[in-house]
Amino acid sequence: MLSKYEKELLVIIWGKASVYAEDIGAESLLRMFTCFPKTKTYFAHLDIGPGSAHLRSHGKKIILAIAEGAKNISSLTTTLAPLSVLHAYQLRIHPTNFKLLSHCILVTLANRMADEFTPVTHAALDKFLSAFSAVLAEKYR
Ligand code: HNI
Repeated sequence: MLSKYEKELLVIIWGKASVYAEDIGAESLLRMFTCFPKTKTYFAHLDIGPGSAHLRSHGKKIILAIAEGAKNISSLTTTLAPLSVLHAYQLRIHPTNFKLLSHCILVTLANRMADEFTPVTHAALDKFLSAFSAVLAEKYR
């Protein structure tokens, strides 16, 4: 599904993104909470307001997990198995939400990357985030 070139491109993009994992993650989560308020219900036990410590630390975790996955896309199913179990059985996140967060991450990256967010980059990121989300939602089937 992803070409060799796309995979190499994704390693570079996520390598750069992981340096700013906290900022990118927090912004992506905030976009999700603002545009799709129902997603906030999963975080009712936490303070996830703009600039909050948890928003930032959680955002960082998410981006680093994705960046780690980008290093070895062909083994996503294995590496993400524990996260998939967590989201399906413990957190019980409805699978639709993965698409919402993926989109918010894409928009955040597009904003930051400006001219570097080419159509080729857009397509590679979109395909990768879809594949990542599909693996995270796998346990629901
Ligand atoms: Ni998600 C915890 C990664 C989508 C709600 N999530 C995590 C953790 C990682 C993570 C990493 C921390 C696990 C740990 O501490 O062991 N989540 C990801 C990734 C995506 C994603 C990479 C998608 C790309 N999570 C979502 C979505 C929701 C979500 C779409 C809900 C709308 N995640 C949670 C919640 C927790 C969580 C809730 C627990 C938070 C806490 O600290 O209690």
